[in-house]
Amino acid sequence: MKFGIGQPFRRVEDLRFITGTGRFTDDHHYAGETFACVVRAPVAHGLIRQIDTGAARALPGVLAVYTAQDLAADGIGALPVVIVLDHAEGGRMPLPAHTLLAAGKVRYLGEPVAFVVAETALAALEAAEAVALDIDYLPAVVEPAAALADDAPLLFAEAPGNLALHWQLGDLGEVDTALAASARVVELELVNNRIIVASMEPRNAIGLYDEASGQFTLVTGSQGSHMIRDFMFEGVFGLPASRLRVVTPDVGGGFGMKAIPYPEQALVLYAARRLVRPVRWQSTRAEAFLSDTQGRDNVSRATLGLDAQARFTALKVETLASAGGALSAFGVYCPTLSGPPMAPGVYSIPTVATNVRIAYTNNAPMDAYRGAGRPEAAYLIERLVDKAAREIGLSPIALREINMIAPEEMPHRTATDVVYDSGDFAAVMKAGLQAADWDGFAARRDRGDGRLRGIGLGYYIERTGVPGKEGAVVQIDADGQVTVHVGTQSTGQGHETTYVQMTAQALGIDPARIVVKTGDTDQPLPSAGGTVASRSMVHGGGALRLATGAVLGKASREAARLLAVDERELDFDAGVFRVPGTNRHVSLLEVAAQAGGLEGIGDFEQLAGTFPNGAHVCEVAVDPETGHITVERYTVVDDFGRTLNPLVLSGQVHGGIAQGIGQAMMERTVYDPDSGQLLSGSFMDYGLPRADDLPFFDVSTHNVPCTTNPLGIKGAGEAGAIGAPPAFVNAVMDALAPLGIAHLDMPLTPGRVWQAIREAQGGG
Ligand code: SMO
Repeated sequence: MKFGIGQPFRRVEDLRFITGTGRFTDDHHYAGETFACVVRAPVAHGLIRQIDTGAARALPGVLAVYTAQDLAADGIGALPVVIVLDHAEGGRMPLPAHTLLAAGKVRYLGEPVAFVVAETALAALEAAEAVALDIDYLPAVVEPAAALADDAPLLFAEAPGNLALHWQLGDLGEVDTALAASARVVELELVNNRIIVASMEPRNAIGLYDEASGQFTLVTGSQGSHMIRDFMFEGVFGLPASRLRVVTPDVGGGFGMKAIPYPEQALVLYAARRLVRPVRWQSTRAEAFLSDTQGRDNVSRATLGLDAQARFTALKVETLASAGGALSAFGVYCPTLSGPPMAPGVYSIPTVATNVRIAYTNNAPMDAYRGAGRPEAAYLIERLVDKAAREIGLSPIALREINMIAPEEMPHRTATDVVYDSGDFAAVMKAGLQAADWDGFAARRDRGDGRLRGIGLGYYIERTGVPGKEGAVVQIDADGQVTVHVGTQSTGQGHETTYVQMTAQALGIDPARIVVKTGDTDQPLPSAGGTVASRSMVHGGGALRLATGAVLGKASREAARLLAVDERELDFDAGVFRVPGTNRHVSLLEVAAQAGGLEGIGDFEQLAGTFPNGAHVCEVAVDPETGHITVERYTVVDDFGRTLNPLVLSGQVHGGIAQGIGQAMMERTVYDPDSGQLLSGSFMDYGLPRADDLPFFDVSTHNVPCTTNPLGIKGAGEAGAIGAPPAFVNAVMDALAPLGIAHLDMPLTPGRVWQAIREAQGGG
């Protein structure tokens, strides 16, 4: 079947995207609509003395200017915190209210302070500029280590010492004992740099309110309409979730950042109810730099113990992480529940412990970014293993071979209590090395052009398929149209194609008849969890499999009745029910027509994680005169369990690699340490990778079926961004090793590399 599972079926949504006929939130217009503009904090930390909205309100076309006082008077609640954990020493982490608009204090540059609504976008912008803020500046702190220091300015009275959470995994004493008994220990301190998310389409929200029914509608770019409704609405408005419909049309990139409810989504609904008119808000790119949640931003010190045979004995990780200036919905998830359990990577390490301190800092709130904690874990262990190999004089491959968990040890429970169900890491690594011609690199290293070349391997493993429910509904109309409802939302991953492919294959129906519907809480779904943690194919695919099975079950009973045979006598193939040995048959579409339509519901629950893993091999050339790095070759062999569409899959991996190399080579959010002003507030001063910064990628798979879900799939959406940073940095460190440079922190910008080379050469 040319469109069946495993075939490189072309993306059906691309025609509309590349011809400019996609329909994003901002393409939706409503009669009587109004325009909102957010007044944002001009300083990173300050006491609000007064917000004078009088002049703004008096401007022509201005309908309203709301502040925290208005919200409080109307009983509007704070944004939700979904991940709430206990401190290591007991007691719940503090939960300072994340109000929609700053109340009393501002704590990060760009924090929403007032919300202006006007007849036109220009009138709203002009009025926003006329809102007079009287703010007493306070000293700001933007780095977690500085925020946890004794004399640091305090952000929240509820969080003494700016400590958002102190969290531990494993037994630190046990690890210290094991390290002390080890033949050797290797230490590494590294920075996982704070980065922006840079979705192509900035955030947006349109609020609608129907006065007669009291029903709200929110149109917004998100990673799942149900998530936004369920997490945000009741806590903020004190009304049941059923009073809100959330619609998410086409979305231009989410990467974790759009999984989160934001103040603006609630503010447009609030304003729509007060004004009884549609209220629309579209973030500018400048606002995105200030107010989208950002990613990573932690500093870790790690110690790895080895015995005399170079087998790993223990791993200790101490991490300082930033929460930013407000607690985001999943704000503490990445450096706790998500990253640390994956600290051992693909290696057998008997004892592992992590100690994490998360600090409030005067900068943008932190949350999930493509991989959400697993990239940090993979970067740490893969840099540490490379450094260990160099220190003990083994090849990085040999040291990995000694310590990799073997396929016959599956399922393997790590010291961090994660159960890897499947994987053949050594075989995938070997396939990766072969595809990259690792052994041939020696001949490529010196090309007589004065450049320093290096090769690096990053072997990542990550956890996707976080346990949870997902629904799907398949409807075959009497006229032969097939509608598939799913609860995960594409933000560019090609769901319309992949879900069409799966449905076409299961039902034997022409893909042109199949329409995929997503992103609407009014869909008839039993449950919907949205697109996070690379879960769409595992969860959504699992649900769709049940839904197509249910539809076929109904159809088969109906076909048996129509053909006057026992159901067990029927064969189903290529969309047709047949009675074997006869010419009696009826197609699925005919059955649906006879039955006046058919519907199948899939209510799927994924009970355990899935563990995509793979080998990224990167080759770089460093120009010692300028510090500029060229990525010359890039090869990946992944284990994704099972491939549904190799074309869509490699697109996912390509984008992930670009984001991973971006973080490792050029991206960094920079705040001035004293004032908390953002120094990298536009693409003129924030380095996002472009196509000509990257080579062609050689991407393939060596799949080992996953055993924790019926399709055998391991989620693939985040993988590229997880494997790329260690592969890239290991390659650069290989290039710089002859100069005695053992470690540099991301991003490896020309300036940073040039300076390190100068210092290594004694040039200072
Ligand atoms: S960073 Mo993802 O949306 O779990």
